[in-house]
Amino acid sequence: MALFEEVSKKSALHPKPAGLLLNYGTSGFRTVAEQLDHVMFRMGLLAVLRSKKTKATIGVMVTASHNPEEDNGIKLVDPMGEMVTPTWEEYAMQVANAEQEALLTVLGDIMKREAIDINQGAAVFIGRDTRPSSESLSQAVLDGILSLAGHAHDYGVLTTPQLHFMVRCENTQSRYGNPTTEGYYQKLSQAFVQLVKHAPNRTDDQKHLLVDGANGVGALKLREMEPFLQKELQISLFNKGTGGKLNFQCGADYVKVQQGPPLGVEMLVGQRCCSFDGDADRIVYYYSDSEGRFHLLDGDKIATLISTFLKKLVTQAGLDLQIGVVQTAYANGSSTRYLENNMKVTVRCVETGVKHLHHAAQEFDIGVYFEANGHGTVLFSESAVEKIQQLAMDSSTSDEKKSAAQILENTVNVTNQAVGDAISDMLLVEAVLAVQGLSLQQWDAMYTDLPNRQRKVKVADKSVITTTDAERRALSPAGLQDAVDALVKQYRLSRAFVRPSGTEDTIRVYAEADTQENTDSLAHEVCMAVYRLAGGVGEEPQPLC
Ligand code: NG1
Ligand code: ZN
Repeated sequence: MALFEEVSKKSALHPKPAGLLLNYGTSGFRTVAEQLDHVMFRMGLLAVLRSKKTKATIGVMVTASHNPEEDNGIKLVDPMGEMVTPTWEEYAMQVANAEQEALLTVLGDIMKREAIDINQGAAVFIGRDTRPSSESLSQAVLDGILSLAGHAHDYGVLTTPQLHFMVRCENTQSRYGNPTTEGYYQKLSQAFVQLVKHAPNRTDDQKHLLVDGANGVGALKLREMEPFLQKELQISLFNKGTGGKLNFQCGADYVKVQQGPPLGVEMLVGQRCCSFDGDADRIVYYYSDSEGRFHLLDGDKIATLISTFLKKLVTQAGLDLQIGVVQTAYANGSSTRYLENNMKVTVRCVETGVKHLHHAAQEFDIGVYFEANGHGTVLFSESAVEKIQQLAMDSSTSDEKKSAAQILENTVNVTNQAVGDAISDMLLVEAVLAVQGLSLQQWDAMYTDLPNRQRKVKVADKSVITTTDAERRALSPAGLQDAVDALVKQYRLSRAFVRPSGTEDTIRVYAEADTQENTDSLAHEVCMAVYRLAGGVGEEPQPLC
């Protein structure tokens, strides 16, 4: 086949290092940039096949998110802006890991299995982050797309959620918005400006927000967006990428894991601050109090703030819509208790990984999902949106109901429903605080986080640990879960679990308990149990001093 001749010729220019095997993890392929050229080329090929199969535009994003600058990665985006299905993740691995001479056979097999019509047209959108390696790697993706005669639109530098947004706009014939950066800025900022009209007396102080851009693409895009916000948000931007290194001692992941402020942000007591990660799909908020204590408002706090707001509005509007919150095992126990006992909303716990959260959130009329690390969004079902829109336009309804419906309608529009989005989440949080007249301190006081600790243990083979019950219990190796249970029993308000990471070659340990000291001691003992029972390698885990 002439097409395959071109693929064969071009793939020789993007050779795979023999023997190299990579895994399509929780969010695509991720490793040091030098190892990724062939993967990029091949994902260009696979994106063309996926586009032919779905008869829709597919997205490809070149980024390694919060990882160090030297890393890079790639993930595919399905037609509605969601992650690709598990079967295609499996194909992605087969294509990326095929030795040079087997590549055409693997592609041919996928085409046969999926009954793909080679004559069907194909279109792929490409976006990339600001890493030095991203430009040439996205060229390799382009090479792959073109060698299979696909049509490509290279957007250049975008945040990950912007790329997801473009794909969703394109495949809904622009009903979701216009597939341009301007279309994105317009849609979100218009909704934001409408929302804050419900808080007419905001002071300049209340409009002021400090943003840590993690020296990444989020900083660039936020600057572009600022004029659209009509001064309703006054942003002081730090870690803009002009000097510092991407994700280095800054960004959402750093702040969440260190539970401390990023480098380079000049925060005053009580000031509202937030950090994006390197591709702007995560956000966390924080402030420092008058005693110099640092307060983190993570994904759990954001989910609580948003779901409380939505529940109030839905009740006020008299709409019969079921609100659910989806979390993972990393959600702080206090947040789960608060949501279930005080807010009386349904809470579901699923496995780590955005696709699991997204999927579960689709089962509610309004599904709020957040990972504790700050990745999340809100999904509104089509029928929920219709009911909201009808009520907002209904001239026979009361002013109170109508106003609630209008706020809900703008909340739908400010939200990037394709995927978690730092910029969209930031606007949503800012609007919710403004409309409710809540200070950051009042938001923080909704519940008090239990002290918690995340640690890592290196083992020879991370697959020896298998889990069940949304990763909260280990099934293997024998004796590990019993050991964890026995340790947890020795502490108050305690919980702990272990699971293999989907993005790193490591075992993650999580613990929480009544005090930080007890939490750290429990985390350490669980690390030791993993080390002993699951084949730890290298130095024994050391207690945190
Ligand atoms: P792994 O490495 O599987 O724990 C991490 C995050 C996930 C998710 C992915 C994708 C934690 C504990 N895990 O996954 O929540 O964000 O990276 O980036 O934060
Ligand atoms: Zn990210």
